[in-house]
Amino acid sequence: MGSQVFIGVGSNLGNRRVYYQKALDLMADLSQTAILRCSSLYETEPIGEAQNWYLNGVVELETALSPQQLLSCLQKIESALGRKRTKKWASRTIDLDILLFDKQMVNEEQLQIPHPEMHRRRFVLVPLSELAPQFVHPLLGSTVAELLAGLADDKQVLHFG
Ligand code: PH2
Ligand code: MG
Ligand code: MG
Repeated sequence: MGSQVFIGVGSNLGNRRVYYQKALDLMADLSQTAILRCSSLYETEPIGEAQNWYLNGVVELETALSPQQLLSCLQKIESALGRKRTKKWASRTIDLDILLFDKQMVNEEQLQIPHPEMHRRRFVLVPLSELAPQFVHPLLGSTVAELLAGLADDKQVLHFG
């Protein structure tokens, strides 16, 4: 048995739906890793400076990789899909964020789990609550559904398609 992991997927450059699907295909190809479930897709108002709206969703994986190994694999997928690392929060063809990794907590310079912004973002909590409303955030002790219910973020998150 591997670890249960939730990945936040986002794209706001180019053909967002194609990048999104390619990212899923490449994650499905990772060694020691399987995709278990995918949320619906959402079109979401950007958080940060003015840029295109995003396609966002969440994917549940089972993996035998470590958090650091998985991060490295996800960064390779981002690069393969043309992600350029410029400034923080710049528009991107694809963004793959580890949101939750079992109940583990990681606090390293390159990797923080749970994702430090996930509990503040409607574009994460809406799709995540489709898959795991009762998952307890290991630092905050609240379920995903509770975090969503108490959310201050009023940015729009619309069903896509
Ligand atoms: N990602 C960001 C910054 N802002 N806004 C939306 N709606 N969706 C995102 O995925 C997103 C964002 C940095 O990772
Ligand atoms: Mg991100
Ligand atoms: Mg990222």
